[in-house]
Amino acid sequence: MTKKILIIGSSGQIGTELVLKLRQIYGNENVIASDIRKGNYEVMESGPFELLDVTNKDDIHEVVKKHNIKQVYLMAAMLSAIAEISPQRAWNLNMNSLFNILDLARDKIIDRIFWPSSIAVFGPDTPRIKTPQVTIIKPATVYGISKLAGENWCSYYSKKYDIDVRTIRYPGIISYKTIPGGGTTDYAVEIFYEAIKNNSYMSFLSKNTTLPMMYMDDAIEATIQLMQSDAIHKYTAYNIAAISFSPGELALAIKKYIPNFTMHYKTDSRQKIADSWPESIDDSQANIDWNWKATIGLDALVKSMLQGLHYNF
Ligand code: AKB
Repeated sequence: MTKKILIIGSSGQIGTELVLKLRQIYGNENVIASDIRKGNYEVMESGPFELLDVTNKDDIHEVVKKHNIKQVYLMAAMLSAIAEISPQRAWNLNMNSLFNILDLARDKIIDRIFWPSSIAVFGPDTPRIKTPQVTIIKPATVYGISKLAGENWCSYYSKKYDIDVRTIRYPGIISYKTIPGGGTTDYAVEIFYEAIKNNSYMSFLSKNTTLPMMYMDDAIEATIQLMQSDAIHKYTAYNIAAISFSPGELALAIKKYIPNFTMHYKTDSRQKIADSWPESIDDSQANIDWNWKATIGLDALVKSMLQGLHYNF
């Protein structure tokens, strides 16, 4: 019998596409979408959806019991830029949601968890180029602090209660089905909407701020590959990598398809966050442990974004 899967945060950028892909693999009825708000039409129409506040333990229990859930992907979180504005709310959401799910595994109600971390765990003291899996980890942001604490809690629960929890440190994710909200890497999504609509974009990061990025298809592939792997024996928050580029390089790549496109720069508080993050990531551990390798480069990403947003070129 197929084990039932619950996606929490199914109206968010990654949650949306994860639901759709997991439903293709495991069947619509076996993948339950849930969020505090309704989301993408395809998600709402193709299978079960529950309105759920992830900070409410009783509500989660009820949904898990009702659908006989065995795996949870906890995708709800407050991202880096917005977390700086509401640190306490970010901490409460990012941490309490995790405890609620870890406790379900500790009590043997569910048997596998996916919990996303981020390149935000790294800080200004971390080596910035090809940042290794194991290195100096001292985040400089509220979001990064919550992600690092989460990694440590996952590790603690996995050792102490012998639970199966799996984690990826996502780079900036680029996609067109649902817009991201509140992140520092969001410019790399917004730029496509503005390029198509207005032929220009005002970047809130400077021209040469290089960050690790990834197209959504690679991120979904990595997530599902890690969750399906039989080779994971010890909790590791895996680095994964695909491409690194700056706003200036992305603008050039877009110009190839929209020749009139112009880019302008006006940095804001998000610049400081970006400056504390790596430029590129070493993901060799993920490659060794579960064969991970990204496949989508910058040009393919740009083409796919423009096609996805119905731009004719
Ligand atoms: C953000 O910008 O906050 C996120 C992330 C890198 O985790 N996209």
